[in-house]
This record gives sequence, C-alpha cells and structure tokens, in this order.
Amino acid sequence: MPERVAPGALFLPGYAASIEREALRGIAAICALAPPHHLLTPGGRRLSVAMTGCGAFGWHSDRAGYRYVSRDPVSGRPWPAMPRSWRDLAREAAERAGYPGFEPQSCLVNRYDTGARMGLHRDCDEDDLTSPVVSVSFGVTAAFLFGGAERHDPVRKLAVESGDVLVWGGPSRLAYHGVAPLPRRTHSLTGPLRWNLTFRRVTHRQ
Ligand code: MD3
Ligand code: FE
Repeated sequence: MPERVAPGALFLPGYAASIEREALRGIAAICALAPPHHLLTPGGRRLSVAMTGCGAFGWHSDRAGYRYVSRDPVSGRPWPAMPRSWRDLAREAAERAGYPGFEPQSCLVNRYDTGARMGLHRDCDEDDLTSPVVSVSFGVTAAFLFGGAERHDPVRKLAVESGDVLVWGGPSRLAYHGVAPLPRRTHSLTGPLRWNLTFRRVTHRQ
C-alpha cells in the first residue's frame, strides 16, 4: 500500500522486492568496477557509510567539498553504466508518486555495515532541485529519519526494509533526513549489510 509520508513524498513498501536478487548482483558488479569507499567530509571526517555509484555522475566528497563528478576519482574511470532495469524502476516509482518523466543521471550506492549511520542533512548538491529523489533499500532494515525544511523541525522515524522504495519530491525534496545507526542484524542475502540506491537528476533538462 503506497503511503504519503510527507507532502510530496511517497513510501512504496516492497516496490523493488521482486528485483532484490538481480539488484544485489548488479550492486556486486558495480562494486567490482568501482569499489565503495569511506569518503572524507570537507572537514576531514570519514563517513561511516561506504559509497560508490553508477550513471553519468557520481556524488563525491573530499577536503575540496561535496560535488558530482563524471569519473570515479579513485579509479580515474567513468562510473559504471546505470542498469536499465534500475532506471526503469526509478522512473516508474517517481511516476507513481506524481513525478512523470524522471530521468535519473546518478545512482549513489550506499553501503551500511553494523553501526553505520547518516547524520541529518539535505540533498542540495544537484543543480536540478525540481526532480525528485528515489531511494531503494536492500538488506538489513534501517530506521530512516526525516524532518522538515528546518534542521530543528521534529523528526519522524520510518523502518525501511529490503525492497522498499521512497520517492521525495516537491515540498519534500529539500527536507532534512538521515539514517539511524544500523542495528547488528543479518539478512539472508546481504549478511550484516544494508544497501541503499539513491537515484537523482543532477543537471537541468535542456
Ligand atoms: C528525503 N541516503 O545518500 S535515502 C543520501 O538511506 C541519503 O542511504 C539515505 O540520504 C540512505 O543522501 C537516505 C532517502 C532519501 C534520499 C534523499 C532525500 C531521503 C530524502 C531527499 C530529500 C528528502
Ligand atoms: Fe540524503
């Protein structure tokens, strides 16, 4: 049952459950070409989430700042291609949420091990803030945190399970959000890990 969790945001439980195994094989293939790394924040802290990605742009962070780059700075190679089935899934989920024609240019692949977390932040490194963000979770269940437009707005918790999809657009596009430390659990297909795929459009359409 799709659920409006905030204005402009739609939770689609199990929407990606049927592609779970295929998606995990795709993640393994991407990680072989572009291994996930614990990136550094501009302030020099190491992120507990390990990141890689696919598509025309990848999100990157180091002492120089947060930005999108068209090559993996670690390998010097372009990011692996975004699997067509992933692109289609993101587009269809966005359409269900009321955002037709979503053409993602970047899929960030986030790997959470036990205890990994993501502090409250907003996604604002994209030039195109009119397109939604589509997030797909696999593996260990996490507590997703989402607030409002201001850092001190109240935060709600949402359990996201393997195969769940969330679409954030319109008034929710710039909402504060994060992920609570991943509990020590195991999932039959991922062991202790949670994987999150986050699809974004980076540049404006011509
Ligand atoms: C709500 N990742 O990579 S995805 C991120 O589970 C990120 O790995 C989290 O936040 C994760 O930036 C959460 C869900 C998500 C993504 C973007 C959003 C929620 C959002 C943008 C606006 C509001
Ligand atoms: Fe985010």
